[in-house]
Order: sequence, then structure tokens, then C-alpha cells
Amino acid sequence: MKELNVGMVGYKFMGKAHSHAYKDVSMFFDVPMQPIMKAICGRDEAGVKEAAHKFGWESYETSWRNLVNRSDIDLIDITAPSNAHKDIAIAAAQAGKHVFCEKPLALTLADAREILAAVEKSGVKHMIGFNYRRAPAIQLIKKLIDEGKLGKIYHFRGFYLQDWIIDPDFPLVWRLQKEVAGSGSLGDLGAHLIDMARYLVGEFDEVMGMNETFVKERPMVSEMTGLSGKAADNSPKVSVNVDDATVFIGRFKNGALSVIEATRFAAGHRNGMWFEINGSKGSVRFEFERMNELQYYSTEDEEGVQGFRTIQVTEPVHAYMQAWWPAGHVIGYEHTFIHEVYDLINAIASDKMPEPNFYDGVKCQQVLEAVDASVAERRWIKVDDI
Ligand code: SOE
Repeated sequence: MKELNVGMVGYKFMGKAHSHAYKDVSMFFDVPMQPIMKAICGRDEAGVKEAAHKFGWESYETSWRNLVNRSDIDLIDITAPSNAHKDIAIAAAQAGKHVFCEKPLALTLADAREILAAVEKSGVKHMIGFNYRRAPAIQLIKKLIDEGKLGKIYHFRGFYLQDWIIDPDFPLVWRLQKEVAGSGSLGDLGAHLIDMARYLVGEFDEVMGMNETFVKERPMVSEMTGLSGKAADNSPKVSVNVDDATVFIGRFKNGALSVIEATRFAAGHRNGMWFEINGSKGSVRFEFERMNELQYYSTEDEEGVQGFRTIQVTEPVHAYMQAWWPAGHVIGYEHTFIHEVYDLINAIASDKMPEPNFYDGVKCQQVLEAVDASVAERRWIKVDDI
């Protein structure tokens, strides 16, 4: 079988999720190319060496430039923090490697456009990690919409709710630093909903938003552990320069309306990604923490027994599920990454552009920046004016 040699930058939360995907994908799916976990890269030698061993990579590098220039690598996977995306993605494209990059694509729209231009110029394949598209229930929603089962779409109403930074003494981890992350709740969480809304409903026309940073100062992080981190004793407090919560309303080009809320201050919600779409013939409702289910309402159901029904999206007929367990045996978060990698390998093997790709990354970034502009200027912003 043909091989696809992978080099990955980053070995923390997303690095682990992607490594697991490369490791497991061919055990469950029939892949046209076998991914070979050639090398993983990180700045801290002891850390990356341990990750290479634990996750099953053949070798490790401490310089991403070395990784990108290795002749035995076909695909560069970027799971490092957002401020590292641009340089690595452009260098990888220039070296003729396919590129898979975590979201959001870049710190700014200008950077995202530069990345897109570089991959288009070199003709490599590119994919962005909006992993939630790969939940089987999301694929079912897409199918229902494409088949006209929801009719004309009127509303997209989405919330992405987390609570992991509510404690004012929680340290200023990289996700709370604008220079590293680009933005706060909007770029980290809102980006997923923007992508979902674009995928399922269409392009945004205009947006109007507001945001807040509830905790203005936090102790500087000294050690990261997963999403979290520790501050050194007596660490001085520094200003938080990203949003803790952002709420925006929007109008799609097809006339539908949207309400989107992204917050890290929703006590009790650990990873509550929830959205509902309402159309002329029905509605769907998805909640990530119950990702094996889909709520579906059809106006065509018989009078008297109408109501939201719960579909268990675990049958072999559902997207990706044929490869997993018998019906009713549920899957989880990590499977969305395996599905991404499966689709990426298939696209590369058949010389097709994967989706979502860096074009989608740019379109998402455009909406993020339009929302930020609207917050700053306290007015509606046309997305295409950004
Ligand atoms: C942290 O907020 C985080 O891990 C995001 O970075 C991911 O993109 C999201 O899927 C879950 O939450």
C-alpha cells in the first residue's frame, strides 16, 4: 500500500488528538494510503522525546524548519498554538508538503490570506481542523438540509459554553494571550460555530457583536498542563487582552438570521457546544456533549404526534459509523479527529482538495474580524468589507 509520511508540530492537547487519529485510522477504516508517523516536533527536547515515544512517532525534531525540510515527509500537521501557524504553513507549502492546520488558521485575516495564497501557489492539499464537522450527527444534518428536509432555513442559533477560566486566579495560559491565540472565546469557540453555520446554512452577510473581559488581570502562567496551567507563587498579575465572552447576531446572504454566543464563563458548562437550525419544514438541534444523538422535528409528521424526535446517530447507515461498532455503541470526541484524518488521506490519495480547507479558514477569519470590528465600532459590519 502507498504510504503518507506525516510530520507533526506540537504535542500537547491537539497533538495528542491528531497522533491518536493517525495511529488508529487504518485499524478501523480502509485507507488508500497508510499514514506513517515519521516525526513529531516541539521546542522542549525532553517533552517532545517523551511524546514521540508515548504517541508512537518514529523520530522527533526540535526545530520545525528541520521538520519541514525533511525529504521523507509528505504532510505537515500543525497543532502548535495559533501564532506558529503562519510561518510553518507557508514554509511547508513552499517545501511542497501538504498541510493540515488546527483552527483558527491564523492570528489575523491578512495572515490567513497569506497562508491561503502560499498553498494555492504551490498546489499542495490543505485542510483546517474544524473537527466537529466530522461528528456523524453533523453529517446527518447536512444531508437533511441538502435533501430539502428542513425546507428554507430561517435561523441558526448557537452557543459554545465553557467555564474553565471562571476562577480569577486561573493563570494567563496561551489561549488568553492575544499575541499567541489571536482572540479569546470568539476565535477559540466562536470559530467552530461560525464554521458550522457556514457549512450548514451559508455565508454571512453582516454581523453585529459585543464582548466582555470579565477578569481584567491574571497571574502569568509558568507551566502549561493540557488546557490548564500553573502560575508561580507570587506571580505578578498581567492584563488580559482577549475576550472572555462574545455574543453576536448576524444575517446570512440567503436571508437567514443567526445568534451566536461564545463564552468561557458559563458555570457548569464544560464543553457545551449547542445549536439549533429552524427551517420552513422542520428543525434540528445538536448538543456536542450528547454527540451521538440528533433532535429532529418535521412539519410533515402526522398531526397529533408531532414533536422533536431523538435519532441515535449510531447506525451503520450514518456517516463513518460503518467502520465502528454495532449500532448503539457510541463514539466520542477523539473519533472526530480520526474522521478528519480519514477524509484527509482519501483526498490526498484521490488528488482532491479536502474540506474544510484554508479557504474556509480564511472565510471564518473574515467573520471573526468583522465581529471584532463591529464590537470596536459599535455598529453593523458587512463581512465582505473586511
Ligand atoms: C478549548 O477551549 C478547546 O479545546 C478549543 O481550543 C477547541 O477548539 C474546542 O473544540 C474545545 O475547547
